Amino acid sequence: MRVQVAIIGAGPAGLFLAHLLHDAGIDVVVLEMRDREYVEGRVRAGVLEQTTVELMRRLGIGERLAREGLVHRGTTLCVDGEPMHLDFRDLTDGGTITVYGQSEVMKDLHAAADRRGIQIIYEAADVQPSGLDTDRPQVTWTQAGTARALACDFVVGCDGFHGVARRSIPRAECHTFERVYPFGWLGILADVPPCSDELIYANHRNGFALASMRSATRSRCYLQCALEERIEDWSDDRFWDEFSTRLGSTFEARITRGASFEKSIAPLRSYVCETMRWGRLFLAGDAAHIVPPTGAKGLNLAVADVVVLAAALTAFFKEGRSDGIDQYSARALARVWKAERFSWWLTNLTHRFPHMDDFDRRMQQAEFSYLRGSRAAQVSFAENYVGLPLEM
Ligand code: FAS
Ligand code: PHB
Repeated sequence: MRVQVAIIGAGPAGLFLAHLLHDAGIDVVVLEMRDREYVEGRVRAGVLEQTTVELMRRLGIGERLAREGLVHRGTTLCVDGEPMHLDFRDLTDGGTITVYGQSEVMKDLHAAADRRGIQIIYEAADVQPSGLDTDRPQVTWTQAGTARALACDFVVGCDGFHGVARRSIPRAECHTFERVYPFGWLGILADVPPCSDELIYANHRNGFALASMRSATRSRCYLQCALEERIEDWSDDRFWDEFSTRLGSTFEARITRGASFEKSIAPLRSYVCETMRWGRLFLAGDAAHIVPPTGAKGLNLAVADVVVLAAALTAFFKEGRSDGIDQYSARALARVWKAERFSWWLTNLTHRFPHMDDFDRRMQQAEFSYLRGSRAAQVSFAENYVGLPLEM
């Protein structure tokens, strides 16, 4: 089997890239180690930047998003119960975000792939790229015990943080940067109406809380928790008690409690791998970088990566130009570091760190009071949150 581009991983990065290259007339095959149900069912992102929404529309996959997505014109930061509203529209000349679950995005991308005949090979085990520093790369895997191989011109690793692609780059070729946060996020999904029609990010002495949603009848709520905490220690009642405490009196009365049908703890990490290209291998999305979910940037960054990469690969195959693929890593990383900074900054602003001293606490308070009183600071927050323009 031979193809122009072999994509490893059918998450957001892999499938947006597959659709973009397919639209440009470039043939691709996507290799995914899990089954379709798992990839479509994973509960992750909930916030889409405008650039992601526009891309889905441009790819002709935006119909359900337009119908079911919740467009938000702002968000609320709540400090020890004191709310502060930020109006994105006013602060960024019409900017908005759209709340639409990652699992819905994945269902739309997979369904469109079926319609367009984009080949996705699920349950591909032991996926291994090779020959990446030659002009004849290939990817091998096993399918139901049978060894398979795919010759290609390029391999794109869209296989997430724990994937095989980044590990195929010799250590000496990639410089990595990491910050692991001393806490996690305990998240639940419950079929109860959200306590607000926009997101609420709360900083409370007990820790961070986030009130988000998936629809007008489904809430997605998070609490900062210690990494050693266990899900079994968190009954729904304990969760709602703590959630209500951290959001404070303004929102307490608006919280509808209910049984959770999903409960998980996610660690928080900032991570960047410099480089995002080695020979005939490119990395995109979580395979190259991780942001703490506080800034809601992970999925949106994966999309930004593949928009730049697809344009570069199209110029290579259609016009024989290599400037785009040669500059891909630098271009993608320029945006990645800005999103890393914003996500790190918002995490530091809204969470309580175990070893915080009084000075650290005063710094947080001063940052909030500056944000509350300065339009310039509010504009900076808003333009980063709704998404910085894509630099092609
Ligand atoms: P993914 O990890 O999504 O996909 C990688 C795919 O590769 C998977 O399907 C995996 O099965 C497959 N794979 C892995 N190894 C393989 C191998 N060896 N062979 C073949 N296939 C392999 N981001 C936002 O933008 N907004 C948010 O609100 C937000 N909230 C989040 C909340 C939580 C709790 C978490 C954990 C993340 C959140 N994120 C958010 C970030 C998240 O959305 C990721 O950034 C996004 O899934 C990244 O997409 P991919 O790079 O495609 O990686
Ligand atoms: C979510 O809805 O899951 C969500 C929203 C905003 C974030 C992180 C997660 O910053």
